[in-house]
Amino acid sequence: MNEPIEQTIREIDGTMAIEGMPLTEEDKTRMRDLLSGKQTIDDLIGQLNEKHIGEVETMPKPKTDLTSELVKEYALNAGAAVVGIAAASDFGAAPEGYKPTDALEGCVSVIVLGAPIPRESVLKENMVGFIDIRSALNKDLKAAAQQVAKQIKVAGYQSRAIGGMDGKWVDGSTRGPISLKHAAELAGLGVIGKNYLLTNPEHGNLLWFSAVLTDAPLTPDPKLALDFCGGCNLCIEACPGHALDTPSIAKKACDHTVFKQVDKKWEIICFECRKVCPYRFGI
Ligand code: B12
Ligand code: SF4
Ligand code: SF4
Repeated sequence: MNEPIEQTIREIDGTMAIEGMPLTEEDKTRMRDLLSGKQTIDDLIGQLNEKHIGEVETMPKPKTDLTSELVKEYALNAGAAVVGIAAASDFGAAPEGYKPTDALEGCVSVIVLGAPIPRESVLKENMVGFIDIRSALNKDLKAAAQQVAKQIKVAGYQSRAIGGMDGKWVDGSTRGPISLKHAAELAGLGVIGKNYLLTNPEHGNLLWFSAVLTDAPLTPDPKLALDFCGGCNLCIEACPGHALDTPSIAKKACDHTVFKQVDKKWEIICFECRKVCPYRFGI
């Protein structure tokens, strides 16, 4: 034991104790090593940096780490073919009770996931079996939204996944928590045409949707400025239920035309508004 070194350590310990921070045994060993020349000050700084930077990396990540790019990557990895982000504040025209903030308190961003049905299913003459394709796609898109919602929660934000079949039974049909096609339009994924379907530049009107609501402040995508219908009225003329005669959709008229029971199973038997559109496969 080197008495002059031990005396120095006792003096420093005394001063630090007055400040309420007495030296630990680890501190004293470090000082002994430094004062005896066993370790250089540069080595010590290197060791301390390594230890504390390591600690910073394992600390919980700050909320701001969640970017729009990252969330879109989550959605694409989960199986979405397209993804866009809308600002919840843009849903002012949605009816009371059906805005994103009604479905998730404090909602700021709406992430919309989409995937297309196969082109062949639109060209089929006989629609029997189409409902199974629709239901499988709805299930996959809901699962993808749930996966993204979970990843958002891990980052410390609130989230809620919305599937295409979610909703309440209101006035004889399913009323979704939000309108997914309006959400898709606000998220820059396309434009709603006279057939009242969201039409996307790459996938036409074949997309189905799900969404994730979150309080994470993500950067919204710009809306698309497209006017593809012009003077065309093909879908309005082709609709057997005259459901598109009004600027939106006469839901009951479509409802009564689009479904039919075949061998005790409900099938979707009408697809005219999708089929006749020149932009059904893209703009
Ligand atoms: C129920 C339903 C139907 C029922 C409606 C029956 C009824 N009596 O209500 C009927 C049978 C009509 C139907 C038919 C079809 N449907 Co549908 N349907 C739905 C479903 C499940 C819920 C609709 C809903 O409740 N929306 C929420 C309420 C609040 O909105 P809304 O009432 O529709 O909207 C009105 C207002 O509230 C307002 N509004 C609401 N929110 C907002 C927001 C903003 C910003 C604005 C400006 C306005 C606005 O706009 C409308 C004005 O009347 C949605 C899924 C969903 N959650 O969106 C799919 C959905 C709309 N259907 C879809 C499809 C594909 C179809 C069909 C093509 C099915 C088929 N044949 O394969 C047809 C075609 C109809 C057509 N041309 O639009 C897709 C649309 C995809 C796309 N590319 O646009 C959706 C989004 C399903 C999905 N998972 O992708 N459908
Ligand atoms: S699905 Fe058929 S009934 Fe419904 S709007 Fe389209 S064309 Fe009309
Ligand atoms: S069929 Fe014509 S009017 Fe209807 S959505 Fe397509 S482009 Fe628009």
